[in-house]
Amino acid sequence: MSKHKEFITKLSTIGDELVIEWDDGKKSRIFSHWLRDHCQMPTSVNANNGQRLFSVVDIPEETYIDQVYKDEKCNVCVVFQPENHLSVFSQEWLRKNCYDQNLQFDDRSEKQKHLWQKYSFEDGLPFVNYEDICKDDNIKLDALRMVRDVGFFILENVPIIEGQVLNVISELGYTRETNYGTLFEVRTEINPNNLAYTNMGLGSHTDNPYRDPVPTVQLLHCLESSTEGGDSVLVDGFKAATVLRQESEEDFDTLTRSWVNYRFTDPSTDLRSRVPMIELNDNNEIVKVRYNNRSIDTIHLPDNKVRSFYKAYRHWSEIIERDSLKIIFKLSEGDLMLIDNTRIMHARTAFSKEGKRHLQGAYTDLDGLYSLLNVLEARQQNG
Ligand code: NM2
Ligand code: OGA
Ligand code: ZN
Repeated sequence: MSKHKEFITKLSTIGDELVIEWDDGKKSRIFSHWLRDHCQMPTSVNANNGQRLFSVVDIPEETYIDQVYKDEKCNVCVVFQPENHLSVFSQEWLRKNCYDQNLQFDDRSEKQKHLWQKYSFEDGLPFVNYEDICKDDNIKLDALRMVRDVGFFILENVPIIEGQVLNVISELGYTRETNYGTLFEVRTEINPNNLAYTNMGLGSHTDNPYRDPVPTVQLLHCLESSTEGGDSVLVDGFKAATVLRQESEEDFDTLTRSWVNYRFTDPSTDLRSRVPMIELNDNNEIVKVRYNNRSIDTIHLPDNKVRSFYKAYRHWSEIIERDSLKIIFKLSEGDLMLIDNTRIMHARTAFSKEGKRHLQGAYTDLDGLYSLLNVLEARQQNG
C-alpha cells in the first residue's frame, strides 16, 4: 500500500460547493460555509482538546472557495475568501465527516438497536458476571454494548451487601440522586409513598416519567427473594412502539404529538412534567418512550384531540401488556438488572406476604455509559 492512498480523484468547485470525486465513483458536494466551519487548523480548533475557537457569525456571510488543490502529502487545501483563509483537510477526515457520505448518527435511535420480543433470547438472556466487568474492560465494553443494543443486562454474582448497587454504578458512570435517595429500598412498607413499595403487581412502565429530565438508566439489585411471585417482566418499549406504528400509523402519530402531564407528589415532593409517550428525533425515529399509568396527571387536551388520544392510548397500553412482547424471569439473590429507562419497560408480578423480597435500586444516566462505551471502543480499536 502506498503511503498516501489516493482516494480523491478530482477536486473542483461549482457555485458555493466543493466537488470531490472519490475513487469508488462516489461524488460529494460540500457547501462552502460547512467546510469553513469545520476547518481543522490550529487557528480554528484548539490543538489539544479539539474544541472550536470561533462562532459561525465569525465566518463572513459572503464566504466562497477561491482555490482548491492537493499538497505534497495529498491533503486537500482550500483557500476561502474574503478572509484569505487556508484550511487543510486530510482525505480521511473528509471521507469520514462529509455530510453526504455519512448517515446522521444517533445512538439513541431505534435504528441503532436490536429490537426484541418474547422469543428473541432463545440463546439465553444477556447475563454478565459482576467480577468480570470489574476486572476486564473488554467484558465491560460487551456489557455496555448490550445496553446500547438490547437495552439491558443482568449482572450475576453481585455481592449481597447493602449499598452494592452504588459500587456497580461507579464501574460504569455516575449516580443520579433523586428524591428517592442515592439508592432506594424496594420492599413492602407500611404507608408507602409509592406503589412500588408494596407487594402489588406493577404493570409495564418506565420509571419517573414525571421527572424531566428523566433518569435514563435504572438498576435493581436483588438482596432477598423468598416470596411466591415477584417475577420481573421486561418489554422492549421501542419494539412495542414499532408494533403500534405497524398496526396504526394514526395512533402512533397521535402519541408522538400528544404531550401528557405526569406528576408525583408526597409531603415533600411535587414533580411534574409534560412529555410525549413516544418521542421521535428529527428523522422520525423513535428515541424515547415514557409510560407509567400510575403517574399520569390530569390529561389536558384540546376537545378535538381527546377521543383520538384515548383510542391511541388504549391501543398502546394493550400492546405493551401483550405476552408476545414480554420476557419474564425471576431475579435471584445477587442478581442485578440494569435497564435503559428511555426504552425498556419493566413490571413485576404481585408477591406473597409470606417470605421476604428486598431489592435496592438506584439511577444513573446513559450519557456516562455511552461515553465510557465510546472510550473503551476507541481503546480496543487502537490496540
Ligand atoms: N421508585 C422505586 O417511577 C416510579 O414512580 C416507579 C420508583 C419509587 C423509585 C417507582
Ligand atoms: C421499581 C419497580 C420492580 C420490582 O422499583 O421501579 O418497578 O421488581 N420495581 O420490584
Ligand atoms: Zn419501576
